[in-house]
This record gives sequence, C-alpha cells and structure tokens, in this order.
Amino acid sequence: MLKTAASTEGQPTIFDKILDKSIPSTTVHDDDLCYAFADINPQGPFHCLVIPKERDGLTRLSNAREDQKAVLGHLMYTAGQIGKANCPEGFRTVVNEGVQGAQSVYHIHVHVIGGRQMTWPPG
Ligand code: U5P
Repeated sequence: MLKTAASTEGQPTIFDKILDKSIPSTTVHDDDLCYAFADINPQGPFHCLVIPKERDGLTRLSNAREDQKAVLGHLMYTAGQIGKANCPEGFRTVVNEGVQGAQSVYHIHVHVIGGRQMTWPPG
C-alpha cells in the first residue's frame, strides 16, 4: 500500500491523543522523554512504536535539529532495550520517512518489530 504525506504535517497527530490518553493505548514503556505503545496494526507478534513526548518539530527524521540528537539517541536506545526484552531472538527497528519511505504519521517514531523471522529487502 502506498502511503501519502499528510498535508497537515506539523499539525497535531493521533499520537498527541495517545500521549494525552484521550485515545487508549497499550503501554510498553514510559519515561520522561518518550512513550512506547503497541501498534494497532502489528506487523509481527511484537510491534510497538517509540515516540518522543515532545514532538518539537520532530515530524520526521530529516527534520531533526542538532540539539535533538540526545532525544533521537534516547529513542533508539529505548527501542533497543524494548527489543532485547521482548524479542530475544532479534528484532527490526524502522523509521519511515516521507512519501517514498511510507511514513503515515508525522510525529517521529521508531518501530520495533519482532517475534518472527524478518526478510530483506523490505517492501
Ligand atoms: N498507528 C497506531 N495507532 C493509531 C494510528 C496509527 O498504532 O492510532 C500506527 C500504524 O499502525 C502504523 C504507525 O504502524 O502508527 C505509523 O507508522 P508509519 O507508517 O508512519 O511509519
């Protein structure tokens, strides 16, 4: 399925509602900087999304500012810890970017997918 970039990039997304709990989600991890929750359309037995609590312009990876390196590192570190805890045989981390990267929600997020054998190349 081809996803298209939202013309509303930079506006609130569904993830704001997940963060403010107006939409329920299954918590995987919660700390001061990030929140991780189960994906509603899982692509494997385990699939969660790790998102920054403050979007602060981080709609997509290519928008990241130099002063956001620490939060990006925290997202990736947390994704690794979640993957290690939930998918001991291995897992995949994915950051989709833009139209050709098949991004659909413009609040940066790291997918952690596991619990099955992955293949390469991705679709
Ligand atoms: N998603 C949720 N909950 C929602 C809306 C979307 O988990 O309420 C998930 C989608 O299933 C998808 C991800 O895996 O957000 C957006 O990923 P991407 O296509 O932007 O990389």
